[in-house]
Amino acid sequence: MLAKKVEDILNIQVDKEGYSSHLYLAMASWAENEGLGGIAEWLYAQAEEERMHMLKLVRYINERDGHAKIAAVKEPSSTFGSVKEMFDKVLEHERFITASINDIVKLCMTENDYTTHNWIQWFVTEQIEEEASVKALIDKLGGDLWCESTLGAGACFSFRLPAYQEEHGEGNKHP
Ligand code: OFO
Repeated sequence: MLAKKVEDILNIQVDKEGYSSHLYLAMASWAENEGLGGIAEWLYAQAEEERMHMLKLVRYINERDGHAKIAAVKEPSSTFGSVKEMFDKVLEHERFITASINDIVKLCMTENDYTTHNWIQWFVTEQIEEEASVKALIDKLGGDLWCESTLGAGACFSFRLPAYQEEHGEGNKHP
C-alpha cells in the first residue's frame, strides 16, 4: 500500500507525463505544418512514448492500492519559432521531468518506500537516455539536420556539419 504522500507525488507525475505527451503532439503538428515530415514523425513517436510513461504510472498506483487520478491537461503552445527553438524546449522540458523524477526518488527514501524506490529507477534510467538523445540532436542543429522515422520502428537522423556547408555552399544541402 502506498503512503498518501507517495501516491500524491506519483499522481502529479501522471499529470506531467500526460502534459509531455500533449506537448510533443503539439510540436509534431507544428512540424508537420512546416513541411518537416521526418521531425514530425519523431515527435509523434515521442508523444506515444510519453503516454506510455503516463500509463505505466497509472497502473503502478492502482496496483499498489492507490487511486490514479486523470486530471485535465494544460494546453501547450502551438507554435515554436524554429526547429532549434523547439528542440531547446524539448531539452528544457526533459530536464524538468528529470528533476521531478528525482523528487520522487527523494520522497521514497524519506518515506522508506523501497518498493516504489526500486520501481521508479526505470524512469531514472529513461531520463538519462532522453536528455542525451535530445542534446545530441541540438548539437547537430549547428549544421543541418533531417530525419525519417516510422512509428514503432525508430528514427533515422542525418546531419551535415557547418564546415561541409562552407566548403560546398548552400546549394549542396542534401546529397
Ligand atoms: Fe520524456 O519523459 Fe517521460 O518520463
